[in-house]
Amino acid sequence: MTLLFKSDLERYDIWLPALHKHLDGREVRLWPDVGDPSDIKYALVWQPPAGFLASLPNLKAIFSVGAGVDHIAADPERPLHLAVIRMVEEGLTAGMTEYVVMQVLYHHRNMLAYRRQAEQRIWREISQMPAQQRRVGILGLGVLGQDAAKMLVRFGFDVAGWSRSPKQLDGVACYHGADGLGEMLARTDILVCLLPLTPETEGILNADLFAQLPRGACLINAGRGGHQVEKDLLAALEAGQLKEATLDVFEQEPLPEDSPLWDHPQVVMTPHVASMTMPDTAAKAVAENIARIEAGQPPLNVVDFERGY
Ligand code: NDP
Ligand code: OXD
Repeated sequence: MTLLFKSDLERYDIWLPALHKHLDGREVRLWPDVGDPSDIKYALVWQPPAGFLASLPNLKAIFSVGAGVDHIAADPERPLHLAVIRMVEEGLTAGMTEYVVMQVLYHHRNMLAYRRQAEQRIWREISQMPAQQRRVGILGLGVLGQDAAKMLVRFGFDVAGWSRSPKQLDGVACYHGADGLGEMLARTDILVCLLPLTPETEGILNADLFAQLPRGACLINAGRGGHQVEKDLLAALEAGQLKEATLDVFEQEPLPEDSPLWDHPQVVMTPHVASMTMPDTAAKAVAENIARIEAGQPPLNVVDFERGY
């Protein structure tokens, strides 16, 4: 069994030992050194070039290095008969929960306003509401959304979440479907996007959605840049409909040099690093799924491309 790994080249030196450790002596090849393509049984990839997966004739399954699989769906030549398995691993989940909690606290505790005050040497207290009165709404109650929601509940926030199908989660007000979205938005001071990018969710963070939030709400987008309509976002910030935003993802990545989002006074930006797949725990998850496939069992976390995620 040979596994082909393709990710950011600079991360190969930490991935390779992790893959060797968990794949039990099986061969690992690093893209672009594919060797004989017919040897490759599994591909673990991030942003594979279009047509690359189709060039591996004996491929049995495709593993995504990331939780999102839009980078694989974007390949028009992707072999449609093969299972695509999204990344679910504890390191990636923990990293996202850290990021979401950090950013919710940042907005909740008025840190952007204090940063602006400090730039002007202003020593002034801003009134603070307790977490119990701060309503956080999470778009996407999947692996990442649920974990973040649980931690925010522990901090005492008034937490709600929205998904496609109905959910029940301790301490979280759960909404679903088109009707549920408006209800959740109306009770949300800090909106967190942890959705997958699909035809249904593309452009969801737009003027119409912002208008359904209470005036002065904050947005945290750690999903995908394709979720946000940046001109609507800038207009909502300008108009005060949105007070502040944290953006980890952008319509175009890397963010173009001339984007006003780089140094917008109401925006916290990070370069698509809200969470990162952690090689050791991820390689373990991949190895376990390969063992299931080799034992004739169905793999876990297979993408349903009918739903788009
Ligand atoms: P999951 O598939 O576990 O969860 C997706 C959630 O979104 C589910 O609750 C699902 O509903 C909901 N959803 C999907 N489509 C719709 C819709 N049309 N309407 C309402 N709800 C919908 O994904 P993960 O939690 O593992 O990951 C979520 C996303 O986070 C990834 O796809 C990726 O885009 C992003 N991500 C970003 C990272 C970063 O560094 N910025 C890092 C990792 C992930 P249901 O439960 O009913 O299926
Ligand atoms: C992911 C990402 O999808 O890092 O995992 O964006």
